[in-house]
Amino acid sequence: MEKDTKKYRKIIHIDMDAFFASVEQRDNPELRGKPIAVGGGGKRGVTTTASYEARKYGVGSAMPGYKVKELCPQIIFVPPRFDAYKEVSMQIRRIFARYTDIIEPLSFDEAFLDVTENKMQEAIATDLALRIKKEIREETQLTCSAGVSYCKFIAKIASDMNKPDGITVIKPSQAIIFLEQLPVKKFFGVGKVTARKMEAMGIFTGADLKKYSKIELAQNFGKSGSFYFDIVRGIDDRPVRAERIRRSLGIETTLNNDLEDQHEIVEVLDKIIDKFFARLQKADNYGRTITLKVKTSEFKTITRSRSEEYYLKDKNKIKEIAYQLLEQAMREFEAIRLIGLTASKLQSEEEEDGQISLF
Ligand code: TTP
Ligand code: MG
Repeated sequence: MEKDTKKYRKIIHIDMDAFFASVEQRDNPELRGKPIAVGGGGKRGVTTTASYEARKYGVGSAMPGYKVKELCPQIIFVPPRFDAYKEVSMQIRRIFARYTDIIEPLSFDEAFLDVTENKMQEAIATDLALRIKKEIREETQLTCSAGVSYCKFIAKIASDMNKPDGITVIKPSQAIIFLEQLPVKKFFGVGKVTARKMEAMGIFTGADLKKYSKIELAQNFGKSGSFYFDIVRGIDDRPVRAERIRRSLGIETTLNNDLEDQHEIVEVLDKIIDKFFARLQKADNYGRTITLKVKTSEFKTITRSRSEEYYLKDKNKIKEIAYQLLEQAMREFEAIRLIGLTASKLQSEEEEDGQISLF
C-alpha cells in the first residue's frame, strides 16, 4: 500500500505579548506589575494596547481613555514611544533571520516564518520555535507567543491560544478536529461583521461552517465564501511571502520626441524631480545615492551618480545634485529620448541590516 507521502510545510507564527505595554514595563520598573495603557491619556486619545494587569479589567486596544478609566480607575496612561518599539521590531526580525530567510512580518510585533528548510537543519519546528522564544527573551527581555503548524491560517490562530509566553502546536493530524471546534469569530480573516452574519445563519463553530456547500458560502459571502470553505477543511496553501528588500526607488520618463534643447531638458528634469521627491516622501524612504539616467537618441544609456554620507531628504539638495549630474551627462549626448532619477543606498535597506539611521 502506498504511504502518505504528502510533505507538509513547517510554519511558525510569532506574536509579541502586550507589545507596547511590555516595552514600557521593561524600560520603567515602576510600571511593572501594574495596569497600564499605552496611549489614551489625552482628551480624545485611544489606547494602543494594555498590560495584562489592565486586561483583567477589560481594558484593551483602541479604547477611549474615559472608558478605560471607568473600567480600571487606577490605570496608568503611558505615552507611546514608537522608536523603542521599532528597535525591538528590528531586533526580533534579526533573530528570525538566523533561522530562515522566508519571513513575512504582519506588523511591528508579529511575523510568519517558513522553517520547512531552515538554516539550523532542524527538523522539529517546535524546537525552533522554543529557541526563537528563548533568544527573544534573552535579547529583548520580552516575551512572545508562538503558533506552529503546517499552514499560515492555523499557525496564526495557534499563537494566540496560550498567551502570554505560550506555544501551541497543531499537527496536520489534529487540524480537522481543531478547526471543527474553533469558534468562527476566532477565524483569522473573519471580521466582526462576518462573524455576526455567520452566527445569524447558525454558524458558530467550524463544524457548523462545514455544513454549507461552497456555492452556498459564495452566495452569502462572495469571493471569501470559497476561502472559508477551504480553510475550515484545513486547506491553506498561501505561501509565507518574504519581504523583498528594496534596493532602489526611482522613476523615469520616455519622451514623446527626442529632446535637444537644454532648456527643455531641464524643464523635463524639474518635473521628474517633483515626482521623484514625492515618491520618496510617500515611501518615507530616502537614499544616500542619486543616479541620473538618460537614454540618447541613439539608444545609448548614460548614468551618472553621486553619493553622500547622509540620507538625501532635502528637495533642494536633490535638485542641486540632479542638475550637476545632468551637466556631466550632457557632454555625452546630442539629444535624449528618456530621462530618470533613482535613489539607492536606501534607509530601509540599512535598517534591514540592523543599522539605525542617524540622519
Ligand atoms: P497586538 O499583537 O494585536 O497586541 P499586543 O501585542 O499588545 O497584545 P497580545 O499579547 O494580545 O498580542 O498588537 C501589537 C501592538 O500594536 C500593540 O502592542 C499596540 C499596537 N496596536 C495599536 O496601536 N492599535 C491597535 O488597535 C492594536 C490592536 C495594536
Ligand atoms: Mg502582540
